[in-house]
Amino acid sequence: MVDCIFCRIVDGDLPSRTVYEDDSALAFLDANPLAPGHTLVVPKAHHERLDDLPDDLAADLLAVLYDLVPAVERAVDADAITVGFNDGAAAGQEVPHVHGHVVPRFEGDGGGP
Ligand code: DGP
Repeated sequence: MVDCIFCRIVDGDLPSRTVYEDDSALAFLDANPLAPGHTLVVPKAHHERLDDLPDDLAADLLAVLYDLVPAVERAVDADAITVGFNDGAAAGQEVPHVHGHVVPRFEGDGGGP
């Protein structure tokens, strides 16, 4: 059993602000947001890297993103969304549980990967 922050959020042992939940995935607000509405989406099962994800969970995650991206954009009246996965420590992955960032973007915000 790994000690994983996102597993603890999935299990309800740590608080989070849930944006979306289904049988296999959870989306919640990032505790250190790059922009208002910055949301993380995770598979509920613990997998560290994208390549570790079984095909069905990868497909579920993409399906959630497909709906989540426009919903977040509307919710904070953003102009666009950046979706990103830091996949591996050298890419900046700090939490070793697969997670996608859904970052609202605004004209002229100067941000981006
Ligand atoms: P990454 O660097 O890609 O591993 O991003 C990890 C993100 O997770 C980072 O933006 C901050 C967020 N985060 C870390 N710990 C917590 C937590 O306990 N709760 C929430 N909601 N977000 C967290």
